[in-house]
Amino acid sequence: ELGITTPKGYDVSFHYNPEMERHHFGQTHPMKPWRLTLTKGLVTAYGMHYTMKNYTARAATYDELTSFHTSDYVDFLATVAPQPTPLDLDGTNSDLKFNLGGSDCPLFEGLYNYCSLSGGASLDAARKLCTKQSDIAIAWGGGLHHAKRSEASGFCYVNDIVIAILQLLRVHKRVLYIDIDVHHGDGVEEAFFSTDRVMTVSFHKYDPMNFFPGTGALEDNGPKSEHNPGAHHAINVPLNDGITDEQYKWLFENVISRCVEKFKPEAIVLQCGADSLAGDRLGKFNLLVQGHGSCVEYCKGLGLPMIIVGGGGYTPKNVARAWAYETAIATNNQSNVAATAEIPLHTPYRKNFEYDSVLLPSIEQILGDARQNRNTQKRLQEIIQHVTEQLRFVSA
Ligand code: TV7
Ligand code: CA
Ligand code: ZN
Repeated sequence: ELGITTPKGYDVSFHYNPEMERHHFGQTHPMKPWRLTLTKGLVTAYGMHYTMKNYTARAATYDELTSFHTSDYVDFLATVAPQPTPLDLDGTNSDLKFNLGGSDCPLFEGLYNYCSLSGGASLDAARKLCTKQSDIAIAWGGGLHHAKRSEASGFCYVNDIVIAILQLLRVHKRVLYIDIDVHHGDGVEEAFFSTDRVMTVSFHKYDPMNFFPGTGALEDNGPKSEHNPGAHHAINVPLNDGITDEQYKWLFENVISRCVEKFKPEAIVLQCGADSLAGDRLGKFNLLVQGHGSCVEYCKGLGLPMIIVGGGGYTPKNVARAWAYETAIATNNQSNVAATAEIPLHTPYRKNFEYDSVLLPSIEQILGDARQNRNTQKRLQEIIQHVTEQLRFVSA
């Protein structure tokens, strides 16, 4: 059996509801809520649940959902019936109301419940920060960054992140949102386009013609019109396939340290979409669990109250590895995890982990061969240069 390290310094809470993973987007749909079961099982197998406060997340209420979304949209979400998969496999059906019912955002049994549970988890996490009952609050069921005020988008129906940030703003003057999902965090960026109290920073693959959602160019830093106080407060880090741990960590720390220095946030929301890992079904980066986790480690080191949410992640075994490892970072259980190279024998669904059942597989174990890295050091330097210039316009 594993020894349990007593966490020092930080109060960590874990917001989870096993009901969430009972929902299904459809057989072939990449989003598998079941990855949350796998994550929770791994967290528990390592004994991390003893070193944090565990809360069963409740469903967000109608009023909480409409703190961001329109009532028209939430009413529709609450009443639409699941339908047989429409004949719209290329997603071009323009008759879709609120972009619901296409192949990306299908209508499925219990959809409203699923959305409310995701929202409730992130909102509970925000409340724990507001009351200072938690220093770090984790909600892996949240992180659905594409949802708009009145529209579903990219597997996201309710923007739990925006709802959680609105809650944080009641108590915190400035909130820094950081998004390491392989997709651009467009919904969160857009929601806070006109305020200087939220800075959004997204790292993502950018290839507007071929990769969803197509926004998030380096030069897009928020509308500069009409003396908008929110101008310069959207930071975008567009990347190409194959980025490595070393480059990503270097870029992340360079960008985030500069943002923190100028913006002086009072709280952080970190979206940890795991589709930026090597071997993801949709993403094509070369990040290992260690590289992805180093972002969590760096943010924790800033010593600010922090919410950690999930997001994308389409190879469930790798999602569970990353989120369990990141839970370990938050709770100071990293040494237990590092010392136990093999996934504990009593882990539920252990056979799903493959690669010799190690927690931290190498790039060779995951891919056979690393993908070609299409990010030059010169380009990364340009990114830092541009971000630095934008931040000249930003002050606390
Ligand atoms: C946060 N990529 C969400 C990321 C959302 C990405 C997309 C799919 C996809 C959907 C499927 C499916 C898929 C293998 C992958 C322009 C389209 C092209 C649907 C086939 N297989 C997050 C959204 C993105 C649905 N959407 O950031 C059912 O890939 O590129 C698109 C749009 C039109 C719709 N078609 C794809 O990670 C949670 N969708 C299989 C079945
Ligand atoms: Ca991102
Ligand atoms: Zn994603």
